[in-house]
Amino acid sequence: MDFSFTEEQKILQRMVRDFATRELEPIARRLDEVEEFPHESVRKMADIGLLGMGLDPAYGGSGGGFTPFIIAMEEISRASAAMSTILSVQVSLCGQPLDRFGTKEQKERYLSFLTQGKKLAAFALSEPNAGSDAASIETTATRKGETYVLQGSKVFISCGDVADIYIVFAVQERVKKARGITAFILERGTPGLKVKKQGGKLGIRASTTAELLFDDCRVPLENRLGEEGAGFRIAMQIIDPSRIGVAAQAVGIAQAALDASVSYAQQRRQFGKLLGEFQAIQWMLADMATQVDAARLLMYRAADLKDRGLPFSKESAMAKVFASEAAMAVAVKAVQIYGGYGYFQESPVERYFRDAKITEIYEGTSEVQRMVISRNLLPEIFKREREDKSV
Ligand code: COS
Repeated sequence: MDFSFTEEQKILQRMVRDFATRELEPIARRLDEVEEFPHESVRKMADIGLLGMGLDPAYGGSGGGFTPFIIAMEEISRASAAMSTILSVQVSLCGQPLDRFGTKEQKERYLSFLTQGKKLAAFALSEPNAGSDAASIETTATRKGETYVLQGSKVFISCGDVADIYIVFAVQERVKKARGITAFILERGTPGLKVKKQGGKLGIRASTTAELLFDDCRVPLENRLGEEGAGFRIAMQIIDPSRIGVAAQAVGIAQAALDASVSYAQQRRQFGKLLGEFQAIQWMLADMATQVDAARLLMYRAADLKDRGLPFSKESAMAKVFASEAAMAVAVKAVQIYGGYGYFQESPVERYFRDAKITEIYEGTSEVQRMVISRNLLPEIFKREREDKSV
């Protein structure tokens, strides 16, 4: 067992940290305020190769497994969680399914542009009536000649307003539930596709969000991703590792909140003493640091299992639920340490507090993560439940 980074990983971490500190940290607050997609910063992430991390080098990716991506996710999140959401959508939610399930033609046509940042992508699964219960999506795909016709809508699609392509999940045979779902690659500008920006988010405000409406929207046969009926399994196989990325995002936010608190505790004086001289504050910092480290270890354990080709679904859910709840708890304490200042936008910690919340919600709520973990602990009970359901 080795808890240290390789030389290569250390170099990567330093490189991404320098980039994030220089290019993202100074503008993170403004990006949050204006709630606009940061095209220029995304371009810069592409220039240093972040958008191809872990993806096939034959299509512009850098290969090299999943752990380097997790290292980058944490570092980008320390500076701007909105930017790491964009990174995660582009690489792990959209690059990965094309890389793993796409045909050679699909990879040439789409993946090679995603890895270079020449096209942006979005992952369209959630719907007004299907969030946690993803197998109940209602958007339909009906085969008509050489096309599939999409009808329905999607909500809360990160980067949906700026994406050039969408990975869309739609149901062909509703009676089959999860087994009736198929994945498609849909291009922006396809007749029948309407995109509506959804503004007013609590946090990660620079990673903009949209609603998608499909009205007789035709996808050519060659844009089906994977087999008919394989869509739900594709979604799950993509979300499983992507949840480790959300854990990394939570760890990055929590680390930033801890760093800010440690620094403030050494500057701010009350009752004639530095805050850091009060045991109440020392214990808060100690708990925060312990939570950050525990979350980080769960996150790297899950990434390591994935890189070694071992099962990691349960461990990814554990990492996500623990890290996101730790990020929230740490951010709450950071605001408390900052006191009145922490309640205002001028302090860095109010943004961490708002950004942390999404990590408990997207890519599976904390409740969904607990479902995944408990199903792994009680496989017999879960098997019986599924058999009863299918009768
Ligand atoms: N990897 C591969 N296959 C998986 C899988 C996984 N992690 N989880 C489930 N599957 C497969 C099952 O094996 C089953 O396949 P078969 O029908 O061929 O046997 C199928 O998918 C249905 O599985 P299950 O019955 O477990 O599905 P449920 O409807 O009970 O849903 C949860 C399971 C709740 C875990 C799932 O719906 C989920 O993760 N929901 C949250 C979705 C989410 O994260 N949304 C966020 C938006 S996307 S950013």
